[in-house]
Amino acid sequence: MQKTIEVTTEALEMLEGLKSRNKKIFSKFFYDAEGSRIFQQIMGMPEYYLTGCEAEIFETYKRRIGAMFCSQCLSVDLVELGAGDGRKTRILIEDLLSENVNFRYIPVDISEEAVLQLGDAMQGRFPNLNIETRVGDYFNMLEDLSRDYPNRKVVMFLGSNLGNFNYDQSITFLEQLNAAMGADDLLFIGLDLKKDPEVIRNAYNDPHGYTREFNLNLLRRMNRELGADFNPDYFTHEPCYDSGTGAAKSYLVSNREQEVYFSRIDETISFRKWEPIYTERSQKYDLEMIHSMAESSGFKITENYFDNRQFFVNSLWSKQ
Ligand code: AVI
Repeated sequence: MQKTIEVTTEALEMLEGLKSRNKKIFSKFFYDAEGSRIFQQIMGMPEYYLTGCEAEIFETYKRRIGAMFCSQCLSVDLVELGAGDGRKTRILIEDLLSENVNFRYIPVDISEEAVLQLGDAMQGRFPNLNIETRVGDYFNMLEDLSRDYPNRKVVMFLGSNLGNFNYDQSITFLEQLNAAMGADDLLFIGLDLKKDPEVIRNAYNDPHGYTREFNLNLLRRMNRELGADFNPDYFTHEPCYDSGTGAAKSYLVSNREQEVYFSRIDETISFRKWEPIYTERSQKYDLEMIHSMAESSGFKITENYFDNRQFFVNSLWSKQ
């Protein structure tokens, strides 16, 4: 008897983008267990300066930031959206614990494996930490946020994760976040700034090939989950950066005319030679743009924290 392997709605959603006229794969699909593992390699390489810059900001301003999170409040819930491996957040957590701040840490991530690993690692490192892990995407988290959290919430959205949305999507997301937050809650957001284009290009076209593997993992994921027969060698990783708009974008370009068969759903998708699949946007910001995003989504900027080179900003927002 033939064994049927269940095809998830998520996997089917991946295929939807490939059926549209301008082929795309939504960037949330990067983060299966393998993609989350490769992303950790990306964060560990020097070319991907974002991680180091944010860690530098936390090291430099941790006491100031911690005091802003909770100076007079009785207790605070730190909700981290897209927590990944939490390597930078550790710096803030350590500070809050050493200051005896009463807080709960609630990391949320779309990858169950990543968030469980994070929970174990954090609890192992900080046995007294009150931690509650959650699996989910940002949008279903927003509903939980408005329901389940009676304490002051500080929503952390770090690592320039917002940059994976375009401007309109960012405003919609921030507005939804705003609506889910109480009057006293805060949003702590990490955003990558415009800089020498060469620095940005090296971060997304790294010499180790990790970013290429991260991009190609989308095809391998479809092979695993949809029984597709993508040959990754038949697609070229194409990162590009436009300093005019501040958008770094990634594509997978079909380097030949080809057909890909998805055996689990018995469908075929055709690719023309040099037809691109749009896979990711990583927006780079200037302060004007950050101001306008905060303003248009019902927030005001309380404080900005920069690294030494002004490559990155962590911005603390409250409701208008
Ligand atoms: C998670 N996100 C903010 C990363 C970025 O920079 O857009 C994902 C990434 N893609 C390639 N390298 C890193």
